[in-house]
Amino acid sequence: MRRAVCPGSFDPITNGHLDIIERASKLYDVVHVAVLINKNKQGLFSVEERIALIEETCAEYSNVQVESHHGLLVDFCRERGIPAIVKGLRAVSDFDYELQMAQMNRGLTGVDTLFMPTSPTYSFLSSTLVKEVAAYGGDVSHLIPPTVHRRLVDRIAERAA
Ligand code: COD
Repeated sequence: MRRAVCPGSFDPITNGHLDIIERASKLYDVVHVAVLINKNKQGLFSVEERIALIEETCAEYSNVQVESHHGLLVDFCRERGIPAIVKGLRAVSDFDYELQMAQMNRGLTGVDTLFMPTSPTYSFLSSTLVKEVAAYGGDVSHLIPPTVHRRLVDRIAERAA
């Protein structure tokens, strides 16, 4: 079985994430989507909510499994026998940090990282920008799955109340 992991914060999942997960699901037998927990970073959505949104969005991909993990990504991979990390690369600005993480992870346990060029439509897209634009009333409906958009609009309204 060829396994890979698509890791991230996914706060929330965007069409850019989804594009990478979908393409990875065609290349690997099992794709683990790992929501990494960062206790120092308060998210807009809880980890449980992020997992539910990813599961709903990825329901059509039968070989995609969604889990959370607290700690090092390499430990997530080691515990499950996953030899490959799949990351999307948006721009040259992503490359420096992604290369550092890839080399660190390979040095720690030998796990390799494979980079997929983002689809040009999503090369500017990040969860952070989506949240910021939506918080000021901008239309982000074309950048995130419909179910995520509904939850995002509701959450922003709850926070503003
Ligand atoms: N197009 C294509 N790919 C995209 C896009 C887009 N528009 N947006 C995001 N992606 C891909 C990228 O590959 C990105 O890395 C990934 O999705 C996740 O993105 P985010 O924004 O949800 O998550 P990040 O960047 O905050 O995730 C960083 C990790 C959680 C993966 C990283 O910090 C990590 O591995 N943490 C675990 C602790 C650890 O092991 N630390 C040591 C690292 S060496």
